Amino acid sequence: MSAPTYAFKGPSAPPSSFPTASSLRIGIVHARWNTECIAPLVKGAVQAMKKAGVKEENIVVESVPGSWELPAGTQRLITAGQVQASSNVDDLMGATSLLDDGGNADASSQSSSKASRAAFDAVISIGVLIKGSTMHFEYIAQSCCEGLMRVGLDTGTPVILGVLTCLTEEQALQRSGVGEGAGVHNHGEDWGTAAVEMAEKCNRWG
Ligand code: DLZ
Repeated sequence: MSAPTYAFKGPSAPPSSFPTASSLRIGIVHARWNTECIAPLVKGAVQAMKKAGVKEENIVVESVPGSWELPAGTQRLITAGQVQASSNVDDLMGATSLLDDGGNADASSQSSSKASRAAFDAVISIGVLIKGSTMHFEYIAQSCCEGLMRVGLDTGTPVILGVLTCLTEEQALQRSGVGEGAGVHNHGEDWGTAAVEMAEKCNRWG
């Protein structure tokens, strides 16, 4: 038997149901570099969370310039303790940034009614890094991934690593579910499901 040209590696089946999904609040922070990939990844994550039972109004989408900014943006979103109205999924690229306006009155009134809980049960950090001809890729990729791990451990809020580190544009597009043929899979869907699973489990484990 000849070896497959592309082997999809992914998680095995998630839990069959998420009993507390309808009360979960999940944040997404995405970079704006490589938006051709970012947009479908964010949509994939949102769709998977809604399929698992998360309410659209409990999903907050924010953006930062590039992947380098993801750790700081994710940390700020978690620690600001603010809940904003959900961004429209079809208008993801126009989402306003919580980081730009420093929060607003609506956010504080919402968070006060939920004071006993953190603002977010999980946050997904989404970026797409594509290797170029300099060392930029290596520095940003490593710092970004290490930073996101640190934010998750330091804050105790599950942070889902939604960062593609691709050697070519084709790899990035395939993993964003864009295009045709073998190997096309939207990794954003896996990140959405992982966020729901980790949010539920970490809430249960305390
Ligand atoms: C500068 C840069 C480069 C070269 N490539 C990417 C990339 O492929 N993906 C990405 O998300 N961001 C990239 N950036 C931008 C940096 O992450 C960062 O936004 C800028 O250096 C400003 O701090």
